[in-house]
Order: sequence, then structure tokens, then C-alpha cells
Amino acid sequence: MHAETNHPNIQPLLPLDALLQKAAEHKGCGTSSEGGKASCGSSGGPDNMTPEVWEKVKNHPCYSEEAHHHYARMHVAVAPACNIQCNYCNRKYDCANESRPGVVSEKLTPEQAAKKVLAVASTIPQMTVLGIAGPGDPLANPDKTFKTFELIAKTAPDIKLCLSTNGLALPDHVDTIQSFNVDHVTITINMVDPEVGQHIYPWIYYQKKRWTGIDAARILTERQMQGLEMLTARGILCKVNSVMIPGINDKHLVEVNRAVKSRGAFLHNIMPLISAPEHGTVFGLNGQRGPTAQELKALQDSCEGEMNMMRHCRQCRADAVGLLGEDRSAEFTTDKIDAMEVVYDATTRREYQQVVEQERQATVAAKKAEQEQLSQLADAEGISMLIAVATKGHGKVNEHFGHATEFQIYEVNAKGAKFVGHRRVDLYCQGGYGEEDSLVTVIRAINDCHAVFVAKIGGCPKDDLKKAGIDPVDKYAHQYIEQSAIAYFMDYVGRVQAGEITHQARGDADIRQGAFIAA
Ligand code: CLF
Ligand code: SF4
Repeated sequence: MHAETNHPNIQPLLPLDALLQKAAEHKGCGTSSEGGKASCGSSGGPDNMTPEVWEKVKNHPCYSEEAHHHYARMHVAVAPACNIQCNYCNRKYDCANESRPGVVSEKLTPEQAAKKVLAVASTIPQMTVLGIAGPGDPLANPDKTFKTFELIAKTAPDIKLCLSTNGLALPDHVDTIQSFNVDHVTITINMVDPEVGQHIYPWIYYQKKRWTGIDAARILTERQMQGLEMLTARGILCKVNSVMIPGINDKHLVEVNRAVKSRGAFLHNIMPLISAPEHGTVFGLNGQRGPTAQELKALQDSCEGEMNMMRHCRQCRADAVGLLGEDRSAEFTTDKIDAMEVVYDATTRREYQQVVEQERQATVAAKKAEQEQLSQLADAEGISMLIAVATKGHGKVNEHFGHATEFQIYEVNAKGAKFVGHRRVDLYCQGGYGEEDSLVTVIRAINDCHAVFVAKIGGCPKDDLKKAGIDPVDKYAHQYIEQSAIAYFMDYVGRVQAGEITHQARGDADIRQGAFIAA
């Protein structure tokens, strides 16, 4: 846990009404921008973005990879019903379009959700985005979804509103979405060809009728495309999620990428199918496999020339709280919130976010400085490697190997260091997956990496990692990730050039399919 996130601003307990009233008196940040959203610690955006777009993405952890190291999001599970069936979904669990299968969230009323948002906002001041992503489809539950947005817009106007949908009901709600200043909408689009779609969707429920087969897939794709066009025409940023299902839509997703790009989608997030028999889904039970790490990366790489690709998605639960990759939902259950003393203090949030922004700018500056040195490394042409990093945020190597529940993956070559994904693992010190030793599963998850950067590591795992050909590195503890990766790479290339070592490509790695074992 980060010390900075333990906000000391705890005041006497207020009833919900008083809390909402007090929060409504705050108007968010002093500098407001489009839609009354906060403009905290603004800095110039990248060259390829207009200032309006940068304002929307700069502190959205899903829409900006760089922001995800610093800013948090939360979900509220207010939408239980769904209007379609996906073959990778079991309704006992959260919507698998944004969640890993097997995850169950605590359902809330809009009023409970509003209180939860204020509780989280006062505890985690860098929480900038509220998303509704299930546990079913938010637009199959429009009253609950929009009531929640209405309450938050009134009480916490500096929080960005975000929505994720399968798209079937989307065209009917675009005007309402716009009226609530929802700037970010995700649509899960797994196909643009009904022939492919019939193998993913057994049925949909549309206009009071159940549709199956090709007809169902055709209606769904038409509604998704129509909804996407309507949103982008209104300037709402759209992200498209696609689940990569080997043998069913893996090759087809390049076509999906082109179709959504041509309709103005801002970001494409290709996620791996997570499929295991214990999830009880059609795909889980019929043995449909998910992609390997390298299959996923190759598809993402092949689409990257076309548009921005998201590679930092964590397939969050419908009640996720915290930085992407950390799960603080257990701190904010309904009974805990009822007992919590909460005051929503927009001024303190703004001040805190200004500090976060300074830290983020320092990360960017550190990255640029090292990048310039790298340009001298023309001889590194042809050498490329992946590095796994144990981190708990802030863009630094700051997690103990044994405490990591995921590793972030950076690709380093003569062009620089770039985040290309993450690998979920079981805690090394908590036992493994099924009968397997947890270290074996960690090694399988990062087997395509040349090195693993950690803040600290014990002697035993160190030896086993070395035996597997993965270099355990703790000398960059608490330093910036990209800077450390480039320094390591330059040293590595130097040793290759001196003939001390031979550069060899690594193999593939597994994407974790089963239930998660954490503390
Ligand atoms: Fe939530 Fe989704 Fe908004 Fe983000 S999550 S509704 S866009 S605030 Fe983000 Fe989580 Fe991936 Fe979703 S990492 S599952 S992409
Ligand atoms: Fe499940 Fe989400 Fe698909 Fe509905 S849209 S069936 S909740 S994965």
C-alpha cells in the first residue's frame, strides 16, 4: 500500500444526505474545462493530440498508459442484467467483457454507489474516474446506470464518468450519455462479420424478442457500429474492447481494428480470452483455449500501425478500486463504508493531484533524458528484449518479488523502452495454482523475458530464475522503470559487443487462466 494514498482527512461521520449536500457545495477544481471536469496540474499533451482530447485522457488510467501508473479508477456494480449472451460469460460472475471470468462483485443501488464513490474519493485522492462496467451490461440497466451518474455529477463534479457496454442498446442512449457529460465509452466489439459472430454469441434479446445465430450477430454488429458512429460524431472518446479467441476471431480482429478506426474509435484494447472449465462458460467447458502471451503481443503489434493500442488493461472486476493492477475493493465493502467517516474534500483532492502530476512529469523527464543516450546506440539494431518489472505504481521498480501479483512487461530495443503488457501471477509466497509450485507459474508467465526487475528478492527464487535463463535484477530498486530498462539494455548490448554474452531470443509465455490466489 502506498503511504500517499492513506488520506488523513477523516472527519466525524455524516449521514448520506448531509454528505451529498456538502460535496455538492464544492465545484471541483478551480480551473475547469469542457463539461466542468477538473483540469488539475495540466501540462502540454503529446503532439498527436488536440488540447481537448488531452484534457480528457491525461488523467484517465485506461485511456493513457502513462497516466495508469499514477491515477486510479473505480467501478460501481449497479447494473446486474444483460441483454445478450457471450460464450465466454457465465452470469454467476461479472461481465467478462471487462472482467476476468470467475470474479463476483457486490451489487449496489445508485445511492449506495454514490456514497461509495465519495468514500473512495476521500481515501484515494488520485481516483479520477468512475466507471460502470457491470456486473451485467450498464445499458441493459439504464435507470440504475444514469441515476448513479446523476448523483455523482452533482456531488463530485471533478470525477470523470466512464461506461462500458456490449453496444446492443447503445444507439438508444447516446443522447443521454452526452447529456451526463460521459466523455469515455467502451464498446466490446469482437467481430464485424456475423459469420464469425455466430460462434461467439448464441443469442441476443432485442425489441422484446430473442434472436439467435447469424441474425443475432448481424443485429449486434449493426447496433455496435451505429452506436460507435453516433458517439464519435458527438466528440465522445470511444475505446473498443475485443476479446481474442484463437481459431474464432484472432485473424478477424485486424479487420475489426480497421472498421472501428474508420469510425473514429480512439483506442483499441485487444484482451486475451481467459477460459478455464471451472468458470462454467461455453468456451471453458468445450476446451476453447486463450492466446499465449506472444500470440497476443503479435496481434497487438500488427494493429498498432493502424491506431492506438491499449496494452495495460487488467480486465477489472465490476467493483474494482485503485490503480490498475492493484485491487483495493476489499477495503470498500458496503459494511465498511457504512462504518466509515467520510468527507469529500475537492480542494485536498486537487492539491494531491497536483503533487501526482509533478511526480508524473518527473517520470516523463527521466524517460526523455535516457532516451537521448539510447539514440547513440545504433549498434543495438537487431537486439530486442522483454523485461518483467515488479511495481506497485508511480513508474518505479518498487515491489518485492514475493509480493508481486503481476509483472509489467517492457520491450527494450534501439528505439527505447515501451510498456507492452502485464502478466498476472499468484503471490510467490502464497502457494501456487493447483498442484504446481508458484515459482513455476511465475516463470511460465514471464518466460519470454530476459530479466525481471524487483525491489528485493530472496536467494532461492533468484537461483531458480537464473536457471530458467531470466536475470533477476534488484540494483534498480526504487528507480524509474524506463530509465532502468534502458540502462540495463545498454549494459547488455555492451556485453554482447564485447563478446561476453551471446544474445538469444526467448520463447513464449503463458497468460494466467485460472482463479487468482492472493493474500
Ligand atoms: Fe472502467 Fe473501463 Fe472506464 Fe477504465 S476499466 S469502465 S475504461 S474506468 Fe480499464 Fe479495467 Fe481494462 Fe476496463 S483496465 S477492464 S479498460
Ligand atoms: Fe456476459 Fe458481459 Fe457478454 Fe453480458 S455482455 S453476456 S454480462 S460478457
